[in-house]
Amino acid sequence: MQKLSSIHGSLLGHLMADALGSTFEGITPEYLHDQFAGPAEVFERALARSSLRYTDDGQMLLVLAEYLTQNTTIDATSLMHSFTQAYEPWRGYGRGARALIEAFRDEADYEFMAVHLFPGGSLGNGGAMRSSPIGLRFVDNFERIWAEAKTSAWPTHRHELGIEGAQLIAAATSLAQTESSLSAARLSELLLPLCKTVVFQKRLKLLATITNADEIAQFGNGIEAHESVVTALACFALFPDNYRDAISHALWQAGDTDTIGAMTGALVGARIGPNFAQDLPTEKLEDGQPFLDYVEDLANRLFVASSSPLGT
Ligand code: F2R
Ligand code: MG
Ligand code: MG
Repeated sequence: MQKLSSIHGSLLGHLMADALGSTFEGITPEYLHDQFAGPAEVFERALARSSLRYTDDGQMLLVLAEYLTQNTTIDATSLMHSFTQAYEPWRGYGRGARALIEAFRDEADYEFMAVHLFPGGSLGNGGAMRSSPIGLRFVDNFERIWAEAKTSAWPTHRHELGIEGAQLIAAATSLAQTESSLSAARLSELLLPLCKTVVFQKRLKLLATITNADEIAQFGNGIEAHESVVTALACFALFPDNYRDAISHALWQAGDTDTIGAMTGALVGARIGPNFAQDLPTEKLEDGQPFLDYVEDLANRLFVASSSPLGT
């Protein structure tokens, strides 16, 4: 039975970690590890910021979650319309996503660009960074999750790695809510049979072998889906019930810290609910209480949508 607290925890876990992680996005591990003594210190530094804003990760997450409160299935064109309406470029979008949203908005040759902007389409992690609401909405229905996650990535990500990254995060979000005991080996065992690309299969096999946080770095810290999705899965699998530890280690990877943090936060939050936030300064997120109330209301509406027979 799905819980409202999982949906609320996942949305809040993503948004908070995205905002915290944006403090260090693009920094090299060498620089970060030279400046700070360890993951806990990096986390504290991010918490000390006077205000916390979500980035493109959070903006696209909110659009998709809202979309799923109003639609029983995803249509790629209407979802792109919703992304375009919400678009605030100052949130810091990937250059491909930015070009595509602006082409769609300006009625330029969007469809041609989606296929040809990068070889084979985009393999960035932009599809994965927003796909967790699909695992909340269609919990436990893996066939549906896999299909809807592909459609949710399609407006901006046509490469098989960009798509499979989105599918893996959506499926892991479902597992975060339903699996009583989670480890790196168990997460790998459950996700591997769903996976079609050799690149992700290899990384998931490696995920099965890890037992400590020093092994996370081998999964990468880049903006590409295959260089960040399994990294977030590893942070989650090593600390599935501890938001602070999971996000501290996500940020410690350096590189794409907002996105690795956001994906990790969505997973841990789906598992433990929103109480992780009790000792965190959530009042600094956006405009504080009004935004927190909005996120709670969105979680309620997504819960109602996922409880409806039409939604399954
Ligand atoms: N873009 C950023 N951060 C940098 C700017 C932040 C700064 N604060 C600012 O305000 O300017 N972060 C966000 O982008 C990532 C998600 O990107 P997305 O949506 O996947 O975009 P894109 O452009 O499609 O892909 C990202 C890059 O990956 C490379 N790439 C994609 N496909 C490729 C292919 N087929 N072959 C080779 N390279 C490919 C390109 O460099 C793309 O630009 C998140 O980190 C989010 O936080
Ligand atoms: Mg971002
Ligand atoms: Mg990022």
